[in-house]
Amino acid sequence: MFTLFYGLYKYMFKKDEYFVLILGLDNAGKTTYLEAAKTKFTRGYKGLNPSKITTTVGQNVGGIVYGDIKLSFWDLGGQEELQPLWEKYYAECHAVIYVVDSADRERMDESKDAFDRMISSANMIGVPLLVLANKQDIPECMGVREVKPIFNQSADLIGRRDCMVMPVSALTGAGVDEGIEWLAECIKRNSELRPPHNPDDT
Ligand code: G3D
Ligand code: MG
Repeated sequence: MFTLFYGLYKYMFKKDEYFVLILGLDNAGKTTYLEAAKTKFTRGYKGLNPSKITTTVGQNVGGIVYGDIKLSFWDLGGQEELQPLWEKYYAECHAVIYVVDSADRERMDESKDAFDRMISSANMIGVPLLVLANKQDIPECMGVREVKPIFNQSADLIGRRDCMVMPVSALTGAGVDEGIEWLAECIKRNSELRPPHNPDDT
């Protein structure tokens, strides 16, 4: 009897959990993006006032429920000296959101180099990649048409992984839903290679 109810409980309330890393240089908008995603997908969540968001030194964690799955986001610090810490999360993650500051032309190469290093890791094989050309609300920013070819130069390193470059404004929330939808579908499709984290199994 207990098993029956537990099975039903599990069916109704337990969701497969997947980990998504939010990476990118410092100031790209990672923490603002995480707040925007939580605001869009959590009923009643109003979000932090952008003026309250300070530089991330350790990590911010936040989760959303998307249909029948739970996405847990890890927003890691992007400063150069913190980037080596990213590596520790690679083996366990199910997807990466790579945030690019499209308004900062000067650091575009630096951002692309950090991206290349990240996708070159053996622990990242097969992980879906969503590259976000952020800050599209800034008039003089690089559009997705400019950002996409830069990241597509890494096609050989990307290989057969799902990879998409999308325009977004973490500040206004424009484009946030589309990105999460795309990523969630990739994560589900990829779940044989990277099965969900299930606390009952550990
Ligand atoms: P990080 O977590 O990647 O380091 P933050 O970046 O989320 O802390 O954002 C860095 C700065 O960029 C913040 O500005 C934030 O408001 C701004 N920002 C983030 N996303 C957008 C966006 O889509 N459009 C615009 N216009 N600005 C954005 P401050 O001034 O607080 O440093
Ligand atoms: Mg941050």
